Amino acid sequence: MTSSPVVAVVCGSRSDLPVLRGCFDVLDRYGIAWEASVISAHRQPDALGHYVRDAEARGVLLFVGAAGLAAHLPGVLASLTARPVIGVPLDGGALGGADALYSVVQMPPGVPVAAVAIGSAGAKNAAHLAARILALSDARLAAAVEAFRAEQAGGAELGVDPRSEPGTADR
Ligand code: RP5
Repeated sequence: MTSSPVVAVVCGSRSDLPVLRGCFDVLDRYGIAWEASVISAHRQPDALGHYVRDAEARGVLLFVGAAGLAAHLPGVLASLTARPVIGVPLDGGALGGADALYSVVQMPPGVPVAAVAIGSAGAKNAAHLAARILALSDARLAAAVEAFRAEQAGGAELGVDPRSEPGTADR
């Protein structure tokens, strides 16, 4: 039996899905049950409201909203739910994602969105942050977060010689 999703990832367009791959992979790595949907805050506002109410009723604890351009999706999600919302600004073109970053991060007081970095780094960090939030009340997940941190810390490289690195002379 598969467990019911506790994280709902919503993006504004099917074109956003490839950059979210890292988010899904990290959620899988932590063993977090998730679901993904494509619902535009601008194009399908009614559908977004219905989806959030249904997701909450099914047990979703945390939402990730990802969008590019005038990225209002995470903010609208935060207006529709009292559960934590993590916003991932995506690079939608001419402004390189700065437009989406400002849209996601500049929320008015009382409607919080936890904004992460633009693009794939942010997509991965949305999943890591979701894991840390859910770990506050989930001992298995807390252990998984600590295991990841320990693994990451093990990657330190002491005494490297930068002169022997490929491409060093060209920089
Ligand atoms: C945003 O507009 C979406 O999140 C996407 O990043 C961007 C472009 O959407 P499409 O025109 O590809 O559907 O709402």
